[in-house]
Amino acid sequence: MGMEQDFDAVVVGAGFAGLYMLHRLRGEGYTVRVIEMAAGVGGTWFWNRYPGARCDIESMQYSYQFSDDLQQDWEWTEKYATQPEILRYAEHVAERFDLKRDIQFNTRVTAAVFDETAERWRINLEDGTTLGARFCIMALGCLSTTNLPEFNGLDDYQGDKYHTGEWPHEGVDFTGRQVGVIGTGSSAIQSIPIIAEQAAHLTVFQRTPNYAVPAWNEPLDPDEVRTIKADYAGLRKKAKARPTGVVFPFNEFSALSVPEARRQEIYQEYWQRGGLAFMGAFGDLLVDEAANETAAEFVRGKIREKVDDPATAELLAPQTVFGCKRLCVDTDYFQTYNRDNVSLVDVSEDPIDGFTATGLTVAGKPYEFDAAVFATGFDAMVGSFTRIDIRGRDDVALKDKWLGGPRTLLGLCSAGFPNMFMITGPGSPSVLASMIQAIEQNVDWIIDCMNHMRDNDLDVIEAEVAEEDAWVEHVGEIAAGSLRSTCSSWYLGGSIPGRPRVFMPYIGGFPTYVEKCDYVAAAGYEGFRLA
Ligand code: FAD
Ligand code: N01
Repeated sequence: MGMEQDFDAVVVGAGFAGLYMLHRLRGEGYTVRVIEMAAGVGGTWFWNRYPGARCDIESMQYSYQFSDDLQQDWEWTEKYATQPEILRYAEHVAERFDLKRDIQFNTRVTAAVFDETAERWRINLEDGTTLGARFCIMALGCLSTTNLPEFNGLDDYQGDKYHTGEWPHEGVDFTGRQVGVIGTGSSAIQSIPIIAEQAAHLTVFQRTPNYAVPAWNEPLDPDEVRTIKADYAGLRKKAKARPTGVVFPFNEFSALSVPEARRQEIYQEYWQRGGLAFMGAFGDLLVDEAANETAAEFVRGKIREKVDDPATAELLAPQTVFGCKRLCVDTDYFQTYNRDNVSLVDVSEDPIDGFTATGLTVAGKPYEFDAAVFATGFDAMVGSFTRIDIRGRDDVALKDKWLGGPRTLLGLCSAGFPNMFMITGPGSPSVLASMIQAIEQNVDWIIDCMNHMRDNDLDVIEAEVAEEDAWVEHVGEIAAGSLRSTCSSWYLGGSIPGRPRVFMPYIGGFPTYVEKCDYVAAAGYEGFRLA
């Protein structure tokens, strides 16, 4: 067959998922090669180097827990770690566990084909090499394929173009420049205040406004760090029991169960705490529309307080369900629109017509700038899969199977694609949970499964079609009951024109999902065919 090298497993991607997968596989005695198209480890944190990039899960929780020595030794410096600090952490992990020797960088996987006779995967690399492996493990990331909309005339534009998800390593100095930012999601909300400080003029093109809660970022308090480290396991255990996999204070009662004055007090208290924890103010914010509207109106009120010009404030105040699109966490985002050098252009009714040599036009009106920042997000959850020509039984292409939306069992496997695992694939909680925790849980499940196969002389595992259909239906049903299904967001493929509206992550909560995965394994991998 002319394979140049053969492994027990080939892992695609060297972000937090690929790194931990490699560490576990090696520890269990499997031969493995990781293929990564970037020049280094870190995935998201390698690529997203835009100004202001940082996590919005508190650093003490946005980290691995598989090694107590690692979590005790590593010192985070801020409540929310910056991109450079998280990248340093990923590099530290790679060095500490000697991972790089099994990673091939600067190499894109172009195809993965299951050979039914040999029961092995053939994995084609961009450099023309083919690798063979019993298991093909996709650690591709949910937000790793950037979305650059097909704007008319984009090639004619003579200025510099940047996408937040592919930011130049040397950074960009916008001092004295005219800048246009397209998009107002999390990446835009983090970068706009910093770009505005540098630019001569910044024009933001907004299609849909977003809710944001202040980060109140600050240096970590050494006493708090000591307290957490004294019982890190306790914190992790509490996090695992929460639907989002993150510990923050929360109320279980309804927003409508308390009088208006008390409700406002509680919102104010959670606002002062800041960040995603604001969602914990009441127990029914994502299930009851009237309750949700009270939170939405509270946050709109804050936007009106912060933005001096009432017309701009109204444009910035979302009318959608609060938390329907992923909630953003900001530092001085709304106040930025009070600056003389910042203007906001609404493109919700009249979309961007297209680009010209010197900028773009909206409803025929020209806007000029010499640097364009595309904060237009990602082809989330499926884009990195469909860009690889993945073929399973009977030469069926995964991208064809997923035309109507991704189909998986537990987000871990897809029927017809034997011995292919996905880490935080669509149909798993992934982006609705704290991701590193979700990654570790998926990786540990995969390793247990591979060990079970090795111990029982089993060569092939494959999701059963009926079980997969049932899981896909279940994922869709519970999503339909959540207010998160009521708007267009990347959870539903909303950023990509023509995509079917299918809610991709599992919204039933991290603990419920873990329980289901554990049950399946304990029942001898119920729902999977093992041969
Ligand atoms: P990634 O880090 O995306 O890594 C996937 C890797 O696969 C990439 O390096 C990519 O180059 C590689 N790859 C993909 N296709 C191929 C191919 N064909 N060939 C070779 N290599 C390939 N999550 C949180 O929980 N909390 C946060 O605060 C948070 N903040 C975020 C901020 C930003 C700006 C973004 C974009 C995401 C954020 N996330 C956050 C989600 C974040 O993606 C995850 O937390 C986590 O880093 C994902 O790790 P991963 O290894 O699964 O995927
Ligand atoms: O991407 P997005 P992102 N014309 O998809 C607009 C994580 N993250 O990179 O909403 C005009 O949210 C689009 O408009 P609309 C986090 O999970 C975390 O910002 O589709 N506009 C939207 O405003 C996050 O949710 C952090 O109407 C167009 C924007 O581009 C996820 O990554 C930081 C357009 C895209 O927003 C993605 O965030 C950053 C068009 N043709 C990212 N096409 C943290 O803070 C798209 N848009 C931790």
